[in-house]
Parts: sequence; C-alpha cells; structure tokens
Amino acid sequence: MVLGFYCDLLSQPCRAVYIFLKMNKIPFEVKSVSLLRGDNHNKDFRKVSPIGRLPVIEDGGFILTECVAILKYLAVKYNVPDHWYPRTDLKAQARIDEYMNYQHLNTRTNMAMLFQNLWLLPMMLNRPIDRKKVDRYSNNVGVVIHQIDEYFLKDNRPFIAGDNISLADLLGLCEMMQLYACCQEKFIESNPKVNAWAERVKLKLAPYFDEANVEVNITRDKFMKSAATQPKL
Ligand SMILES: N[C@@H](CCC(=O)N[C@@H](CS)C(=O)NCC(=O)O)C(=O)O
Repeated sequence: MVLGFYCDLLSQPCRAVYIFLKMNKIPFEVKSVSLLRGDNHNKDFRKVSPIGRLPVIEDGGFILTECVAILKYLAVKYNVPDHWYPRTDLKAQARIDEYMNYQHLNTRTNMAMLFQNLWLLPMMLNRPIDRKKVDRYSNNVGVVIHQIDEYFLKDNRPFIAGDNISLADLLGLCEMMQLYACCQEKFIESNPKVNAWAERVKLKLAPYFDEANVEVNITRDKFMKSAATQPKL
C-alpha cells in the first residue's frame, strides 16, 4: 500500500517532509488537509490523528505524527543516501539530532510567532499588529540566527552536520521560510554565513524546494499588498 501523506504545504514541517519524499523518490499519496479551512479538526482526520496537527504519515496502517520522527522513519525505512541521517557516523548523527531538538523552541517557535504576529493574526482577526510581540519575536529571531551562525555553522561548515545536506538543514531552512513569507528575510540576508548556507541548501533541494514553496510566495505577495496599505509595518 502506498504511503499516505496528510499535509498542507502552508505548513513548514509538511514542506520539509514533502521535499524529502520527492528528493528520495519515495512513492506517496497526498491526502490534502486544509489548515485554513480547519480540516485538521474534522472527525475523519481526528480518527487518523487525535492530535489534529500536520504532518502525518500512514504506512500500511502505521500512523506517525511529528516531522522529526517521520523523517527519521522514512530515512531508515527507504535506506536513503547516508548524508540525510548517517547510520554509522555517530557524531554526525548526533549533530543532526542536536539541531532538530534545538529547532522546535528556537528556530520554529520564534520564526512562526513572528510570522503569525506580523501577518496571520492581524489578517485573520482583522486587528492591529501587536508591536510589543513583534519586537519580542524579532529580537528572538536575531538571537537564533546568531546562534546558528556561531554554533551550528561554526568552523565554516557548509552544512549543519558537515560537508553534505542532512535532515537538520532541510528542517532549518523550511522553518526560516516563514521569515520570507512576511518579508523579514533581512534577518538571514544580513548574516553572510547563514545566508550562504541558505543558498547552498536551496541548491541541494532543487527543484523541489521551489515546488514546495509556491504557497509561501503567494503569502508573501499578499503580505506585500497588505503592507502597502498600512502606514507603518
Ligand atoms: N511538532 C510538530 C508540529 C506540528 C504542527 O504544529 N503543525 C501545524 C502546522 S505547521 C498544525 O498542524 N497546526 C494546526 C493546529 O495546531 O491546529 C511537528 O514538528 O510535526
């Protein structure tokens, strides 16, 4: 039975799993769940995952949530090239795990919250931007970019775990695209090391990176139009 992939490409971890599946030519069937429509709260989806969040995979009746667990499972099950999640180089594997543990409360939380406070919540709830929150998350995003530069890319490593792309780089860049969606890519572009890393990761993920980010570009266009109508963003 073909692998079922419950996803919405508006979601960063869904984009990461989608790109990984495509890059590794793993056959899958998309089961579209619209987050904007609230499909993830439907009874049918709750039967698949009572947690109600994306992404989810279903492999012959085996349901798995959480993008990190999903990516590791797929990497092992489909025996993908070792650089994604090395099996024998324990230190490289640990470096990838280290970033993936760091990412949730650092890269993901702060970039997602900046996006939500600058765009999603004001737009959906028709309310003004909460400047204090935007300032707080902007500040945190600056700290995260600095930490990625100083620690995860130290010694001028081209990628987080060394010389080749891994799950850590894939997840990291997919989360950072939330900055691009709300025109805050200055945080990446103003850091030469992180910017060069982001460009390297995009090249490695071509052509699926662009394919997965179509919705991000649409969101960015909408954000730019709305920003043009506001006195100060
Ligand atoms: N820790 C989970 C996070 C999953 C998650 O928060 N997904 C979001 C989309 S990016 C979602 O489904 N949100 C819907 C909701 O919380 O109602 C993972 O990494 O897979």
